[in-house]
Amino acid sequence: MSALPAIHDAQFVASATEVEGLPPPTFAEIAFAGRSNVGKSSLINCLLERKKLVRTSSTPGCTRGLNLFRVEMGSGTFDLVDLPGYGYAQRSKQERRSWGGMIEGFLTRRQGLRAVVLILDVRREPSDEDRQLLEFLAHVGRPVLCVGTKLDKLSKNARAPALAALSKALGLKVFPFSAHTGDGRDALLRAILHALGVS
Ligand SMILES: Nc1nc2c(ncn2[C@@H]2O[C@H](COP(=O)(O)OP(=O)(O)OP(=O)(O)O)[C@@H](O)[C@H]2O)c(=O)[nH]1
Ligand SMILES: [Mg+2]
Repeated sequence: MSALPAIHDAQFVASATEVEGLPPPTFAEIAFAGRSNVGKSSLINCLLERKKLVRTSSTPGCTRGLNLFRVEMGSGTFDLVDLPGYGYAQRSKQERRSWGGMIEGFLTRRQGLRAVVLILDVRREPSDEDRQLLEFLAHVGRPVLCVGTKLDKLSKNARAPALAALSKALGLKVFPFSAHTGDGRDALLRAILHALGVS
């Protein structure tokens, strides 16, 4: 398999609380969604080989708005959007409603969005919210890449069965991943570049 192109630059571009607040789409885009604290922001840092580009925290609810990052890789440029997580119980009803509107607005209306990476904890069953998001993405016709992250938290023997169970529960292929060890990073990045049409 050919080597992955080098990442020349990765930068924060903008943050917004609604899709219309983001700069107009210029490059192909991919968004990262999943339960709060599942490891979305850590996964982006790992993919881009930047330790602190995106803020991460052990406290759920770290990412609040839609955060847009621009990446120059090989001869291509593309954008990544880190989405705030769902299922964060400490949030007020009002906050959860505005979260829903922000994410749905983004997923429905953002031109240039090529695919969504849905991040799940490899050790857990998909939640109702994970399933609702998958249904919503199918409804709006957005391609999805599913990732089972925190693989490092399982013993080597437990990994393949956990991935198979998650894949069966979703009825979809699941990419194994660990932001702590970098396992699965290259395969996921290749799939993302393919979905973006960047080579
Ligand atoms: N062991 C392990 N811990 C991880 C991994 N990825 C993330 N974490 C930890 O999980 C916690 C949450 O990570 P974040 O990347 O901030 O999660 P997030 O999904 O962006 O969270 P919100 O922005 O709150 O929705 C942090 O303590 C990370 O260090 C992983 O692959 N392995
Ligand atoms: Mg985050």
